[in-house]
Amino acid sequence: MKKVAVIMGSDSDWPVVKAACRQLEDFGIPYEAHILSAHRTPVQAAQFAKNARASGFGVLICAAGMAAHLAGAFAGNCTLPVVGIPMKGGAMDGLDALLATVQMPGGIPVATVAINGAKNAAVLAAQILAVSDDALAARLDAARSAMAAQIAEKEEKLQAELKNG
Ligand code: RP5
Repeated sequence: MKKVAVIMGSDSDWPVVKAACRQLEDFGIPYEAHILSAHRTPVQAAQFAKNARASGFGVLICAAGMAAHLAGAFAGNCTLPVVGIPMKGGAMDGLDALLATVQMPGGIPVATVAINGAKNAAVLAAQILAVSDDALAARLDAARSAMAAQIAEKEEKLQAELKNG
């Protein structure tokens, strides 16, 4: 199976970003996590992106806050799908990172999830890999069924509570 690269701009992003890694582990997807910055280590970040396909990666997840150019810089340096996670924080509390990540020019897309949306970034990466992996697609289906069962259980509890006053 292709690997997922989970890239973050700073170690300060890790407490949120690790939720993406946990989700990838739950799906049995191999991944690597790295700290690389579009601003502080631009050469290394570009090099990683340029080598990513040859290194066995299938999807890149890039998390960054504030002037969040990381996902865009990765997308500009390779043609693998890039999922961007705008990080909460800074003077604008993540709105700056959201716009910096999502507002890409034509031809260089970044599939942007919600502010701090690490879990969904991993689920989207899994869905991309599952296009050509039936076993992974089956694990995604199972996760959806489990989610639906949880909701059904909660609904049952709520109705019981309403009935019993
Ligand atoms: C971004 O700046 C990082 O992704 C992080 O979200 C933010 C702050 O970085 P630190 O100053 O905490 O290293 O590049």
